[in-house]
Amino acid sequence: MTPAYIALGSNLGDPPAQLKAAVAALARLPRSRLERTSWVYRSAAVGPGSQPDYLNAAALLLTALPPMPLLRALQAIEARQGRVRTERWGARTLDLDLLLYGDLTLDTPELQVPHPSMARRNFVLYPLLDIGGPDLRLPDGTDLGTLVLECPRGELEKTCLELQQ
Ligand code: ROI
Repeated sequence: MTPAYIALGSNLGDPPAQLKAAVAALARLPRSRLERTSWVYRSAAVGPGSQPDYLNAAALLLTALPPMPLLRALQAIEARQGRVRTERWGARTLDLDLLLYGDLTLDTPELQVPHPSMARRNFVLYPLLDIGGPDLRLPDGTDLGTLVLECPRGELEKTCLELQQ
């Protein structure tokens, strides 16, 4: 089983319900076990234009699915929860990003691991810190504690929402 770290985000529909449904769907993935989920964080949308605030979280999945089948499974969960892909930075009911897959580095048009912008995004790093701890290492040897020190927490607000029963 390979540890796969997944970022969750939602800012349309009912974001708390979207994140809970996504976690339930991750727990049902074949050849996988949902190991841990982070706290849920609220933040203003990063990127161009104005859109509703986001709720973000992260999950640790132990999986025997190879990376591409895992990506397809994540996309199927997004699609089932009503995600419509329009503009690149657009609002979404659910976004599931594969951040890390063991110590794999992959750079294909469809899937880049580690996720290329994770190191700059407080809404990814702080949830990941909850479940991975500061010693979690990226394939290039950088540890999460160092990335977090370089990425201010800013206005990211920890909520008390529970993702798992
Ligand atoms: N901003 C926040 N705060 N959280 C997200 O998950 C998020 N996702 C995105 C963009 C539009 C970059 N902004 C975001 O894709």
